[in-house]
Amino acid sequence: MIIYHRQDYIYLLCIICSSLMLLTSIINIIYIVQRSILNKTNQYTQISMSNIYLNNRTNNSEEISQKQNDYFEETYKIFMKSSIHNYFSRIENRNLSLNYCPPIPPNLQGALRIHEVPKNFSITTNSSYHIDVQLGGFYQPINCLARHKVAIIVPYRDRWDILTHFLFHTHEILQRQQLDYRIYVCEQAFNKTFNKGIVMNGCFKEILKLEPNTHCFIMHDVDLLLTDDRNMYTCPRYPRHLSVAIDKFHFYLPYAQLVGGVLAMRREHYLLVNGYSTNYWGWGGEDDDMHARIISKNLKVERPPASIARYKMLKHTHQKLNPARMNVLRTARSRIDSDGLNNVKYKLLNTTFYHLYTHFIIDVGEQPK
Ligand code: BGN
Repeated sequence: MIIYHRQDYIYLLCIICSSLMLLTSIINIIYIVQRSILNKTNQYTQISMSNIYLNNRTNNSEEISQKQNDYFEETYKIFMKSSIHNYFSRIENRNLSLNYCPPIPPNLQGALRIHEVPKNFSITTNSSYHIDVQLGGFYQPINCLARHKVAIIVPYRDRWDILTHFLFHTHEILQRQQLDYRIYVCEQAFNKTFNKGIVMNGCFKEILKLEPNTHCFIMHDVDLLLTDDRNMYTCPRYPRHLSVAIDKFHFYLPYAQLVGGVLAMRREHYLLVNGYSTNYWGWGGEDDDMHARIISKNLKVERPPASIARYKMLKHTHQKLNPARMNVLRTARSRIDSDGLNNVKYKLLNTTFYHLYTHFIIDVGEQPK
C-alpha cells in the first residue's frame, strides 16, 4: 500500500498552482495578440478608388490588367485583415451569448421618417454615423447570433447623392432587423449602355467568392428607401417581392407580375432560375424576365402586406429606355437555361472595401450590334 506523506501533497499542490499560472499566461498572450490585430485592422478604414476607373479611363486592357493585379493584391490584403476582424468579432459574439436572435427583432420601430443626410456625412470616409458597421458595409448583431446571412446587391451607376442617401438610411434599419448583412454596391464601369442583369449576375458570383455561406440575396434599386422596418430583409420559402407600395406609384402595385425594385431570393433559387437574363441593354424588362423565370421553375412570388412594404422613391434622372425590351421579353421562357448566370461575361475591374459598403466595379463588355 502506498503511503502519501504531507510533503507529497505540498508538491502536488505546487504543480497544480504552476500549471494554472502557465495556462493564465497563455490565455493572456492570446488576448493581447488578438487585441493588437483588431487595432491594426481598425486603422484600415478604406482604400482609395482605383486609378483604373477614376483617373485613367483607358481601354488598354494590358495596362488595366496590370493595374488591376497590383490593386487586387492591395485590396486582398486589406480584405484578409477585415476577415480576421470579423472572425474575432464573431467569436466575441458567441462568447456573449450562444442564443439565436429572437424570430421577431425586439427593437423594430414600424413606420419610419426619412431624414435628410447630414452635411458632414460621407460614404467614402470612415463614417461616424454607423459606428457598429464594419469595413465593407458588414454587420452582425452584438448580443445574439443572426438567423440570416444576407447580401444586399445594389446595381449602380452615376447617382452619387442617391447612393449616399440610400446608405445613410438603410444601414440603421438592417441593424434593427438583427441581420448578418453586407451591402454590395455593384457599379457598371465606363459609359456604356446599362445592363442590370450582367451587373447583378457578376455581383452574385463575386459575393459567393468573398462570403461563400451567404444564403439570402436582396436585389435592391438604389433609389428606393424603405419606410417601415417591419418589412424584413430575409429570404423565406419563395422569392419575395419587397417593394409592393412605392410612393411614386401611389402605394399601389402597378401589375401583379412586377418583381422590380426590391426582390429577395434564396441562393438556391437564384441558381435554379439561372440568375437574370443578360440580354436587356438599357432600362426595363429584365425584372419581368425574372418573373417568367421564377414561374417557369415552379416557384411563387410572395409579397409582404402593402401596409408595411412601403418605400419612398428618390428623384433621379432616368436611364436610357431599351427599345428592344418587348421583343426580348417574348422569348423569356425559351432562354432560361442558356442565358444568365451560366454564360454571363464580365470583368471585375476593382474591389474596394469602404466603411459602409463593398464596392465592385464591373465591366459588362460591349452591347452586341
Ligand atoms: C415596367 C417595366 C419594368 C419596370 C416596371 C416599373 C418593361 C417591359 C415591357 C413591358 N417593364 O413597364 O422593367 O420595373 O415597369 O417601373 O418595360
